[in-house]
Parts: sequence; C-alpha cells; structure tokens
Amino acid sequence: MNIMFAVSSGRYTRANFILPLLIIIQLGLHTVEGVWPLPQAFTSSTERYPLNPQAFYFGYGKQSAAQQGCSVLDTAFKRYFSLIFPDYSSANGVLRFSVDKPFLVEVSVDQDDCESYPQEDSSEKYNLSVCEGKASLKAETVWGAVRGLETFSQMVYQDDFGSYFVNKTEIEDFPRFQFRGILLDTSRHYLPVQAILKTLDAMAYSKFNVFHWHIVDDPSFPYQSSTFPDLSSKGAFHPMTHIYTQSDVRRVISYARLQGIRVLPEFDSPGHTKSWGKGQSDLLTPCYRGSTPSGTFGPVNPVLPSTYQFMEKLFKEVSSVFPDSYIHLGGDEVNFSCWKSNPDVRAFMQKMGFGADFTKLEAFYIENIVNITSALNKTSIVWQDVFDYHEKIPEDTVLHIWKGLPEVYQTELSRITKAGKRVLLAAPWYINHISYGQDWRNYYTVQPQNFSGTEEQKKLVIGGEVCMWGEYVDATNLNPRLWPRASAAAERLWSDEKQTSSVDSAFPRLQDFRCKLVRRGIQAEPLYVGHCKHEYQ
Ligand code: CP6
Repeated sequence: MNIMFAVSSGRYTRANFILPLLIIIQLGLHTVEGVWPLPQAFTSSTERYPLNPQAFYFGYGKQSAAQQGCSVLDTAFKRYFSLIFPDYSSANGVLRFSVDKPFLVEVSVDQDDCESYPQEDSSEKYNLSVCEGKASLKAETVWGAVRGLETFSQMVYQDDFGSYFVNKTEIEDFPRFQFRGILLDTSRHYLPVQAILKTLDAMAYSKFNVFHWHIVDDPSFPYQSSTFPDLSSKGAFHPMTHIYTQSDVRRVISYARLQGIRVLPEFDSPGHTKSWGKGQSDLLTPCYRGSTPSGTFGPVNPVLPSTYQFMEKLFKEVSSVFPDSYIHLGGDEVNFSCWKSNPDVRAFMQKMGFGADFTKLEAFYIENIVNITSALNKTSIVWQDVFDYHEKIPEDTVLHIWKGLPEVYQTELSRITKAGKRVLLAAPWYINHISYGQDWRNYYTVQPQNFSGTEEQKKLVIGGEVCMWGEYVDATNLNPRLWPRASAAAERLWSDEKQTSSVDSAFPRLQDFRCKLVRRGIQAEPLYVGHCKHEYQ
C-alpha cells in the first residue's frame, strides 16, 4: 500500500499532520522527513527501491546545459557516491550486493555555470523525482543541482542487513532566504585549513551557502597579504605556521565554490584591529595619558591620509583575492576613549566641525572605507553599530544585526528596514554561547520576519548567520559546538516557516540528522538521551 501525502500548501490539517508521524514510526526516517532542512514541497511513499553501489550511476541529462567535464557536478558526483554508500567506499568494493538492477541519477541544469562562483542571486531551486531505477534532478543552476544531490543522499538508507534503499518521492525545493551563513573567527584561535574545509563540508550537509570568514581581529592577523606581508609576519600568532597563505585562501575559496558556498571576507575596522598595528606603523591611534603618549594604541587612526591610502591598497588586494561581490567591513564596538585622549584627533574634530561627537568621526571613517569598496565594485556589509551612528551609507549596504534579546533586535530590524536598508540576522544565533540543555530549541524557534513593519520591510531580511566567535573555540571543540545546533538555524533559514513551526516534531528529525552527521565523520554532539543506529569511535 502506498501512503501518499503532499505538503505544498504549507497548512497541516490534523489528519495530514498525524500521517507523516505514522510513517516515521514504521520506517524510521526513510521518507522526506529524514531530509534536513525540510524541503518546501514533497510527496513521498512507502514504495522503496533497492540500490546497488555496483550498479549506481550519476549522469547528465541529454538536455542539460552542463555536461561531463563540469567541475562542480563531476566532483559532486564523486563526493555524493561516497556519502551515499559509506560501507561500500570504506570496504573498497569487498562487499557484494544481491540486487543487480541499475539505478541512474540523471541531472539536468538550465545554465552552464560550472566555472562561475555562486552569487547572492544564484538560484538554488531544484526538483527531484525518484522512481523505479531512476532519479531525475532538475535545476536552473549547478548550485541548485548540488542542493538536490544533498537531499537525495539523505534519502538513501540501509536496512538491518546493510542493503541500500530509496523511497519513491517527488520534491520541489528552494530556500526561504538567500543568505544562510556561518561565521568562523580565525583570529582568537587559528583554525587549520583542514578544519575550515571540514566545516564547509558540514555546511553543505545543512545547505548553508555563505562562509563568513572573520579572518583577522585584535589577537592575531593570520591573513598573509601580498601587498603588506608584515601584517601577518608580525601580527599572526606564528609567522609561518599560523597564517593563511594566498594558496590556502584560494584553496578555501575553490573548495567552497564546489559546494555552492560563497566566501565573505571580513576585515573589521576601525576597532578590533590591535594585531594590525604590529606590522603597520602609524596605522593605529596612539593613546595619550595627559599630554604624553601612553605607549598603547586604540582604533585605526581616522585623521591621517596615510590610513586611507593603506586601506585602499589592502581592500584592492582583498577584492581581487575574494571573488564574492560582498566585503564585510566590520565597524562594530569602537571604543572612543583613545580617540578622545589624542590631541591630533581632537584638533581634527575641531577642523571638521564634529564638536565633541565622536560618532561623527566614526561615521566619517566608515564612509571613507565604504567608498573605497564601492569604487572596487563591491557591496559592503557592516555590523549594526554603523547604522546607530549615521544613516548616510550607500543604499545597498547590508546591516548585520548582532545585538540583544528578541525585543531588542526586533526593534532594530524594524528601524533599519524602515530606512530601506537590507538586514542580516545574527543576534539569536550566537552558537559559541553554550548552556546546559537543549538550546537548539531557541535557535529553531527564531522568527526572522516577526517584527513590526510592512511586507516590503520584511523582504529586506536577506537571511541569517550563525556566529562562532573564537575566544573559547579552536579546532579541538569546533565541530561539537557547531553541530548539530547550527543545523537548527539552517532549517529556519531554508524551510517553510509553517511546515516547521513545531519544535517537537523537529526533535526526532534533528536527532536522526545528527546521526547522519556523525556517520559522515562530523563530531556532532548529541541533542539528548539516545543512540544512533551506527555508532562510531
Ligand atoms: N568580535 C568582534 C567579537 C564580537 C563582535 N565583534 C562579539 C561581541 C559580543 C558578543 C559576541 C561577539 N567577539 N569583532 C561583535 C560583532 Cl556577546
């Protein structure tokens, strides 16, 4: 008997809410409920097809604009084969499977964008249809096809004898928000390139599409600049081992590209720049005690023309190294006490008519930096502090909301979108914070568009970001702290809000997904009491 149900209207009646639960109990999560984040619309069935890794093929549809030789899809086929058949891959073909019916996953895309980079407006939509002997995956772009392959890989399961199956299914899927990011902080602790690449893999499993690389900050400057090599040779924790060379950065960007992930670099200034001062003299403001320099330094010195010449060269390099059309400029948490202490800064304030209002000086600085990046054809993202100080930034600048409890950030969302600016929400997803219990539930129940404002204002929320600040995090504890809690945010950012309104229905699905992560080698922590079918280590 086939049990079919459709969830395309997004509204559950009592009857079709209970039905999917019954299927879960019968089969384990072998239907689309086993896919995380939940697809937008699907029909699934108990009819299942056996898969034999020795007779399983990925291929390009005849009509597909991309064909063999397409780097993104060729490499995705290899990756997903290993993810779909973990036993087979690790057994080096020793295992034998009884069925010999071939199964073909046929992929067709409308655009040949294999050599491009994913961009903010890249379509990630796909349709997946699984029937006997064949799955058809259709997408507008290769990025959509990669999302569809991830979904397919999560639908394949093994019975108690190790045989592989997939159920008859129809899926139409697309993301709710275009920006679904993870921030890693590689300044408080250096993260080896391998740890970053592994995070990119895990991001693709949850359909995240932006890696926000908070690459430098106060404690260290690990980015090896070709224009200013002293920044890392003097500002990194170690000049040779704790740096990202140009080749490391290229490796991260191209690895991310193959998974449909954008790399958004952040060079945060004028605050959070202590490490920059080690390799670039006269960049930071000398702080004064009375009438003499105290020997300590504050934020970037906004009064010297040399500051802007330096920034222009640095951002020129950054904008050619990182292909994304966005650059994050930071602009958060500027402490004015050092600026206040410095007589040259005070004289400049007088000259500019800023009086004693240091927010005007910060605004002046940020305006200059934003103009530098605009001239390089890049769009800027800045932390919300910048809006608090002035609203005279280019219309297309994105404000990144990081402060406060729901009441506080909802007010900010309302205020900033009212001014017509686009916003990105990070405040509810500070995943470096930990507490005893199931805090993933708080990440799951966030409502990014629940603030007072018009429909137009709500559309200005371009997405959200999970932040992993690095004060207490390095490669030893990164993975369990990120996963599966970040996946809770991933479903909020990808899936339909109404279909994923119940945190209790999400619980068994997220437990199941966490087991999939562990099986794939990501040391994701448990959500609560329980066991995985496949226990490792
Ligand atoms: N580093 C930088 C940080 C933070 C910010 N910017 C931060 C501040 C407060 C909390 C978490 C993170 N560590 N550069 C603010 C965006 Cl609670």
